[in-house]
Amino acid sequence: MAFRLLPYIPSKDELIRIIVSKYKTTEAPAPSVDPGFIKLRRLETRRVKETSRYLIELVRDIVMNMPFVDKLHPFYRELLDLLIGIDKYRHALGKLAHLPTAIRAIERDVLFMIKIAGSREEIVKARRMYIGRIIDLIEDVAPELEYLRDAVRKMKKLPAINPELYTIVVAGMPNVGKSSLVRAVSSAKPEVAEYPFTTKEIHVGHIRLYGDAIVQIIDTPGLLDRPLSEMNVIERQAVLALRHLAKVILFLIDPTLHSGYELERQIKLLEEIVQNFSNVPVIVVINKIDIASREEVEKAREAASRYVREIYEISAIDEESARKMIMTIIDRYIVPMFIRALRSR
Ligand SMILES: Nc1nc2c(ncn2[C@@H]2O[C@H](COP(=O)(O)OP(=O)(O)O)[C@@H](O)[C@H]2O)c(=O)[nH]1
Ligand SMILES: [Mg+2]
Repeated sequence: MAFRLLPYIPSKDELIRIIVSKYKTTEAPAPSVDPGFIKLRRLETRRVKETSRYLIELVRDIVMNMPFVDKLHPFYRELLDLLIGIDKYRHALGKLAHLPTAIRAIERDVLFMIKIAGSREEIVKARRMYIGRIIDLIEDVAPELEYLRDAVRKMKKLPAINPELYTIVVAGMPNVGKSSLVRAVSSAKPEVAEYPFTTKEIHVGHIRLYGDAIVQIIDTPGLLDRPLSEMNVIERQAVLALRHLAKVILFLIDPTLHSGYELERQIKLLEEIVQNFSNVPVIVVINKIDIASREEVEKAREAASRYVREIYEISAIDEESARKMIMTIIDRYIVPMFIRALRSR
């Protein structure tokens, strides 16, 4: 993921320490027999140039290696906006991007002072001025540095979901069988990922198709397992960012009372999801048919059919029925997208 390789951003104090030490440890160009004053002038000139170059490179490295928000996948852009505010992010990077110009201006002034200095004292004065102005410059961007350090910390925690893969999102109240389904249909052990604004970890499974094709399936504890109407604005937006990812949403219903949630509550959540994810097809999966009565299944089917057209019946603990259903859904919804994508290449 783009968010794993982020530049290290020093704090204001760290940066000042780095720069002062860089200045002090820069040595004279070459041993010379010049008299003291000329030697000092050569040394200070070199120190100013080297330190400026070093700081410019350091700043440029940060600016160039932070994620370019316009290039981010909308899923990540939306989450990032909620986490750190994209306008603020742009502003902070913009401010850093202006530093090289300011550094060069200081360098120019100080080199001139050194050039015309007539005494040791004047050179020392130029040095003090250089260090002082550079420190002021760093102090001036201290809030931006702090903000970007925090932004990097948050970016590193963004979920490891590949937004380029076709994705199936599994929704439904707790205990209806979401994790069982993801486990039954995905090849390896699902990956665990953090998701902003939830305390629970989400699980990302992979379904291997023909060739290199992979479909991603996401289990959503803490996200699509509770009423959206009970979330705060930010949580809701974080959940809705999934619309950029999901090609299909599978909504699981437990028609028995084993999950502890009445059918009505489950249907209410279904309704919310259908309304909020209007651009994503929602498919209902009635689970646990191994223990449900025919009557329970029919009741669930009837209630769900008010909101969706497609309804499957499975038992997630019977891997074969789960896999068969997933492949049918992939064939119907995802394979046509693959083919379209191949054609438009
Ligand atoms: N009998 C039966 N139990 C199931 C089925 N699917 C899930 N369960 C059980 O229901 C409980 C909750 O399942 P889980 O996958 O953790 O639900 P989640 O909270 O939606 O992820 C577990 O004890 C599962 O073993 C099913 O099809 N039949
Ligand atoms: Mg679960």
